[in-house]
Amino acid sequence: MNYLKEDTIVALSTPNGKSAIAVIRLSGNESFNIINKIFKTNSKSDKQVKHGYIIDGIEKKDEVICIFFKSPHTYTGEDLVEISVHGNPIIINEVLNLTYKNGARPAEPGEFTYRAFLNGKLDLAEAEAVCALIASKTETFAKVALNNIYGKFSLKVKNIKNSLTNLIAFMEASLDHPDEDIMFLSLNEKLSRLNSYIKDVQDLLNFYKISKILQNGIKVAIIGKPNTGKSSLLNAILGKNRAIVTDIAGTTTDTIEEVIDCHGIPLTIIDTAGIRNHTNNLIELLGQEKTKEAVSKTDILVWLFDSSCELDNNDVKIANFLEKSNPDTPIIGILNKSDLYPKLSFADIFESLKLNFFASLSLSTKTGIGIAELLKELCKFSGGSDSKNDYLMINSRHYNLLRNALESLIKAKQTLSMRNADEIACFEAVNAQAALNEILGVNVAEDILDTIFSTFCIGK
Ligand SMILES: Nc1nc2c(ncn2[C@@H]2O[C@H](COP(=O)(O)OP(=O)(O)OP(=O)(O)O)[C@@H](O)[C@H]2O)c(=O)[nH]1
Ligand SMILES: [Mg+2]
Repeated sequence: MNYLKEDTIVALSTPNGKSAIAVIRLSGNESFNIINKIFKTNSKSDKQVKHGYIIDGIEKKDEVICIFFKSPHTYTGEDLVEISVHGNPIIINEVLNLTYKNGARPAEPGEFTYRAFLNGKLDLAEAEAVCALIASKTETFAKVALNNIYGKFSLKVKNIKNSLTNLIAFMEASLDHPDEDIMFLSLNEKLSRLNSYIKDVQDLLNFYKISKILQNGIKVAIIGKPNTGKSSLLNAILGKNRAIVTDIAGTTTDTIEEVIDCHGIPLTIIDTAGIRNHTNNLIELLGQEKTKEAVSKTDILVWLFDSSCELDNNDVKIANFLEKSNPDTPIIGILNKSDLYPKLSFADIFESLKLNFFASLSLSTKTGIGIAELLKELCKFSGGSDSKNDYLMINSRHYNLLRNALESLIKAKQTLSMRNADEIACFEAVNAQAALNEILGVNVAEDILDTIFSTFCIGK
């Protein structure tokens, strides 16, 4: 990647296409000089926001607003200019070309944030959160990413690291000057400090699962024999008629996917073709194959039963199929059509099909009773809670480094209690310190930085 720090870089920071306004951003030592060559203004020279025209020689190209940010108090830490132009791709290209002609070069993906990182404006975990915020699919995950940008996660890592650094200093002093009259920590004190760091790292690791789910969501397939109300349930959850509903068994012949925001968790809901024993309709048979494929890719299944009918061979067929192909996928059992006279209970289902459900509830897609409870169960399964504001974003890089830190801290603790093993304990503590530092971006290899920043969009 062409991350040369001396160049002045430029990029469109808003989406390409037509819009009321588009923002072009320049950063680097030459930003102000380049703008002065292509921007004519009557605003006072000490103004930070100036109105004027982008010019090519004497020809006006667009009427714009330029905002001048003087280093070091800027996003990148460098001189930075934002030009608000009219959002037309032709104008945008003309302005970009003018900046190139006068010495700027196109920014690489994430290069503005990379410079912010190099100039100490953000640590690496905070920079990664900028990318996550832009990519977030739900309001909750956007809040979580913002928590990280504000430094909530970094602060926790820094606190553990600083305390550990203090402990290492004591350990090294006692190794270097064993006979001198300096203050040493008792073995108990060292162990208790290590225990508290281990707990702090474990607390951070616990955010990983929910963080992944908040970002990527979970997949839920609605299954059951024909006519149990699967498509009706999808429609009821979405609040619109997405799937065709009829009283003809075998109405749905393809899988239908929709994503909803369920208490902050992106939930991909898949309506499937009902599975039944005897059908000679080729399309329905193909649909049933797609159902089986969808089932194999979901995190949890919602199995619908029609409470107004007794069980039959089709239910047994589904139970056998799940037992063989997906024995570990959790199932929420639903007795649908609770508005009708009941002929089936969960006791009947458990007795005949010998199933274990993650949760079981009655519902009516017709009246809507039970839908909110189902969504709550799905949220519970995902590990979501009501204290959404306290979540932190832990990505797989953080997770692996936290695991390394944890392992080293545990080893340090184990070796400390052994005779003459202080040196090894200290070595392990230093390893843990290095892993925590790497989360924040200290001593991170160039190729790792390249990989992280290349996932950013251009202009960020
Ligand atoms: N009374 C009542 N009828 C329902 C309820 N849910 C669905 N139905 C009716 O049951 C019939 C089948 O509904 P669908 O949603 O098409 O069932 P499905 O499981 O998707 O059926 P296939 O696509 O054939 O597998 C329709 O006539 C619905 O109106 C309910 O809660 N109460
Ligand atoms: Mg259907």
